[in-house]
Amino acid sequence: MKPLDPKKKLDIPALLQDLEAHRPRRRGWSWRTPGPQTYGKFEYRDMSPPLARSIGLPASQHFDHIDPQPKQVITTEIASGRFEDDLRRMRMAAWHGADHIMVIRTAGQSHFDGLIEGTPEGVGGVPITRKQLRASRRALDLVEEEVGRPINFHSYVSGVAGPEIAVLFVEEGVNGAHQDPQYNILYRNINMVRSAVDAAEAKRIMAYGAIFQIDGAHNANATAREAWCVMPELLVQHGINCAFSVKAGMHKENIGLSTVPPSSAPAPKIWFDLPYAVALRDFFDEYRFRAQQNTRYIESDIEEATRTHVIDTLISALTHADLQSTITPDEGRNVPWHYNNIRGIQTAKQTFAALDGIKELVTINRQGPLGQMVREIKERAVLFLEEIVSSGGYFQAVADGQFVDSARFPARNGDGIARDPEGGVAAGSVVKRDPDYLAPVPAHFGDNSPSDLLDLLAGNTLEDPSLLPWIDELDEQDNAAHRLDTLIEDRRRGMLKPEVEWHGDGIVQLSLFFPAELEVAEAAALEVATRMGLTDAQVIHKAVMHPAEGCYLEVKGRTDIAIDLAQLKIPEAKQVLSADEIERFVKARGLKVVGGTVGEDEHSVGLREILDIKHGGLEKFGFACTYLGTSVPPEKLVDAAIEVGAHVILASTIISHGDIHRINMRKIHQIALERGIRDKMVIIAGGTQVTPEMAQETGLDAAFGRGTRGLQVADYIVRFLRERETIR
Ligand code: Z97
Repeated sequence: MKPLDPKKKLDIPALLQDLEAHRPRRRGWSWRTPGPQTYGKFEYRDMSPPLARSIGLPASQHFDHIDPQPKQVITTEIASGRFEDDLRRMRMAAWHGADHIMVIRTAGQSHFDGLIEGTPEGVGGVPITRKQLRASRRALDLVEEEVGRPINFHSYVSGVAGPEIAVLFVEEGVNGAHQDPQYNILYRNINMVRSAVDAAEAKRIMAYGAIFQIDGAHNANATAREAWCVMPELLVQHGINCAFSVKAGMHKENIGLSTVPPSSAPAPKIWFDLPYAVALRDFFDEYRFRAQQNTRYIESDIEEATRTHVIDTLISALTHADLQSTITPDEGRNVPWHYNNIRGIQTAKQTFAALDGIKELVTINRQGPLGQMVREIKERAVLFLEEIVSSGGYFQAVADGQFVDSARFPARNGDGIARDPEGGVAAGSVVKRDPDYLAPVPAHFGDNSPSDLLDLLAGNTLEDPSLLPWIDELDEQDNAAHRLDTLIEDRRRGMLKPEVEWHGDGIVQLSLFFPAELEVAEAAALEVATRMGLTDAQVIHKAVMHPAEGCYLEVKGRTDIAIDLAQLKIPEAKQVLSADEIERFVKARGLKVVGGTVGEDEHSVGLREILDIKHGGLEKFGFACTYLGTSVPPEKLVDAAIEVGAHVILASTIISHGDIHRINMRKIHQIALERGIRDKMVIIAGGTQVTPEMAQETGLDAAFGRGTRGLQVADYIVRFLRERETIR
């Protein structure tokens, strides 16, 4: 396919075509290249090289538009239920700095006992199928070229079809995957023997494909009733999966620990999260760290999620993380909106840029209570492991409910997740391998013996992609091509609808405040949404500001309004010069401004805002400003301008009874003519009742109305004078 044109949308139908022949361009994971970097005027200690194309943080406009890229790989989770729709989100995310795209599997896919075909619409994620993987990886190949950095594509090797999925992932060039048998056992109730055997196979195959692995220990943090109490157990869970993975043949640099801070403010977070992070890194320093927010504490308040994310990322920066995962702040509302993915990525990017090199400035003090706490977590973890061993091993420990018990070990609450070694999904499905067992791919765990049988294989799909099976979508309705009909039709007809979940879904969000108690406010919010013509209105966030004074709510709903692009009137965008450009011009000429409110008019605020440096007035750009005050007679304004050798006169006029504003504007023009300086002076009027047209009517050069900022006036003056200079 042709390289992407940044000005054009992804051609999704084209991406879905001829997939049968498409092959991934590489296997394995890509890290960023860390090191000192110069971005604009700044030297960073530990960043990675810039992207070829990207969108910087909002404040980058004050810093020469730099977009420093942290050294950590940044993750975003994208899975709207329609994989074809997710491709657009992936591209947006990459432009903001994500290079690890996780695709959450649809609810229940763990329980499929084989691979699924087609591309049905997913619930809570997308069905992971060959077609979905291939199209996504193909889109990402184009996107990574566009942004100039490899993008890692990631999903999950879990459930009873784990080994088959691992093979599929290697075949399709998937770069990262969660794999942890403890996840299957504890959270998916898959039989523990089956899960362990599957994990051995899956890990072996992932090792062959150099797939980076993330474990599942963080799930205990997200599940336990008091997540900060299970810290010792988490070290044990990580240890079990790491040791298992190494034994199955994975390289340590491809094994990532999934860590989440166990607590959240209002708890005194740092006293739990920091010792935990340090203890983990002490024990597992040969492995990689994937840090993520703790989903348990993400409510529906986007601001709160963001604040937590910042503090969590501070812990990552103070300790270290190879990957920083960002959860969309929508986790608490179950609405995977693309612009919130971007917000999550921006939070990580901004925090890491802000904290670049923090460890040179701040040292973790192990002398005080921290050292004590770290040691205690480690000791409890060792005791936990010893107890597992003495009680008969891992399976017995799970049977005894030792995991995810919310008490602080060695105390027990008896609320752990207990599983029967003989029970669970696919119990009794493990059989002894036949002596002449012939695995379909040789890269599996154990011998393919007798080895001469290997010759019987006419090659295998991991080494010979031409053998890969290809089954296109079978369902005539529930398939990507069908779902794309609306997108194609909307684009063809030039119709535009707002969206958040899927292309043109018409979903909009309202922010409302009602001076009423919560129940009343909630009902009123839905009523307002309905009267605004929104359907399926739903309150997605509510917050009490005061029990009686009022509540803030966010409502989502669907609109039918579609904008016909052919009819849409787009106002011409007014370009303003950059602050630097204006300043250079002004300073080179020593430009002076004299201003005052004219006539019998005591208003002063508007003009002062235009002049004062505080809110970006003319002073900020280097103009020497003389402010004459209020009720200044027009003659005095012009004479003062002559006296100080001003280049610009600013006349403010708010009162408009009897057209006094126009009369005074005309007078100023006349007086300037009489004094013989009219063509040497830029004369500008401003006021709430003033309109740009009045300048021509009254003989002035320009007139500005309500809402004008200093930048607009400065821009006008510089353009005006620049033109006059070239004419002369
Ligand atoms: C994260 N926000 O990035 P299925 N294996 C492991 C897991 O942790 C998970 C699955 C499989 C999260 C992502 C939570 N993790 C979601 C070790 C899920 C998912 O959906 O049951 O097929 O597998 O960690």
